[in-house]
Amino acid sequence: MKIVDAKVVVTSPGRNFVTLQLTTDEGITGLGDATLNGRELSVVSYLQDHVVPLLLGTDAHRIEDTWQSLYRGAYWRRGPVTMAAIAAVDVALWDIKAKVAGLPLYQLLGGASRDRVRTYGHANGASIPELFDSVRALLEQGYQSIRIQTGVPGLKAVYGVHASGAHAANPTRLDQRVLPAVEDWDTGAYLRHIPSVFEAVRNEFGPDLPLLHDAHHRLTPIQAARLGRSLEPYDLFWLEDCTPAENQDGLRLVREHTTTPLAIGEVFNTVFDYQTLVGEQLIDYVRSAVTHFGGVSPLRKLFDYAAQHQIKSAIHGPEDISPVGMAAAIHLDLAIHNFGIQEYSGHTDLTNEVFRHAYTFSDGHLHPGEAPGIGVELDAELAAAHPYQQAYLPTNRLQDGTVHDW
Ligand code: EZ4
Ligand code: CO
Repeated sequence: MKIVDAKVVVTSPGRNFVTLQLTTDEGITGLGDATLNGRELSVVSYLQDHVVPLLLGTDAHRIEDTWQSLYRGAYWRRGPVTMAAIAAVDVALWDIKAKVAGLPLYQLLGGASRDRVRTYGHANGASIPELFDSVRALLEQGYQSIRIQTGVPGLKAVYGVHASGAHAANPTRLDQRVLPAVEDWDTGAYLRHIPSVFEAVRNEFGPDLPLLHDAHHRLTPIQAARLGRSLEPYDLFWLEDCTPAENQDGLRLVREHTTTPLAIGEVFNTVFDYQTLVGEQLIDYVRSAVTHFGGVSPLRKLFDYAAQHQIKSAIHGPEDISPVGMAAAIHLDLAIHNFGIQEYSGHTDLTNEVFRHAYTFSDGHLHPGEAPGIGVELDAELAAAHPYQQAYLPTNRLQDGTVHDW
């Protein structure tokens, strides 16, 4: 079965998504997500200009061989652009293979290891009362685990709270250009404020509700150690991205000082980013997305490696992962033994129309559905009616104007 067509579809039903659609000589199509938030068109070019010409005429059944040839054959290894492009090919080929088998993808990954996939949702509020309202709204939607993000006194815009992300309500406009929104940051103010937020949430919602928090790469190891320790009384499910973890060695110091569980990896793109973290069991959850880690094939290998160290999965699932990437994640979640939790905020109605999907959400849990393949269909006409919009993720500056990690 040969690949005879490969299209890269860019659509923006509220935010940008990049999708690869492969077609075989038997007329079977497969979809893969290649969305890299804020740098989308680089992956479009990588696929269109450099990968598609290599795929045409190759055997659609040879998933591992195709993966290895794209990874090794480029000579220039790793990096988010390369690995997002390879991920799209990998997932599209798994989609095709599962459709040929007439089975939902999770069956080809070993079958279900559980009945449903536990998720967490995102609560946020500039103030504590706003945060409580947001938690209550999520509980009403059925969520059973909740990420807590709040404003910090003295700061105007903080990650996860005010409209932010590549489609922030307040990007700067200059001439025809859209420039990134600039948020502000003060680590001292944040470290002083956050424990009181979790104390308030525990007092309001009790001891049982699993609570998570994302520090979004902003702390040094010693600051992260202090935060982890100060949150111990509130029994977090995890503290996420406490430091910019490309400095893997820094996590040794964090780990020595706190029993708050740690989750890292949404910006990582190969197993090599995890060697110290997993090998020395410095974290508790690996957070990579199917879309940014080269696809289902390498992520499965990462989870097997993590399992040797009692580390669980927690696939990255923000709104900038398309329903195609989300579907692939849910099949993996259902199949692997060391599943931890799945991040899930859902998508807009329009996005769900562009990408009609078999996966369903109820009672805070996802199920991939029983459609053959990954279970997502792309409405090409609707996608075309919502063309690419220039957009950037925000940047971050300290109060004296110094650039800080966002
Ligand atoms: O900021 O995916 O845990 N989730 C996150 C995300 C990331 C975005 C960046 O594009 O940290 O919200
Ligand atoms: Co995160």
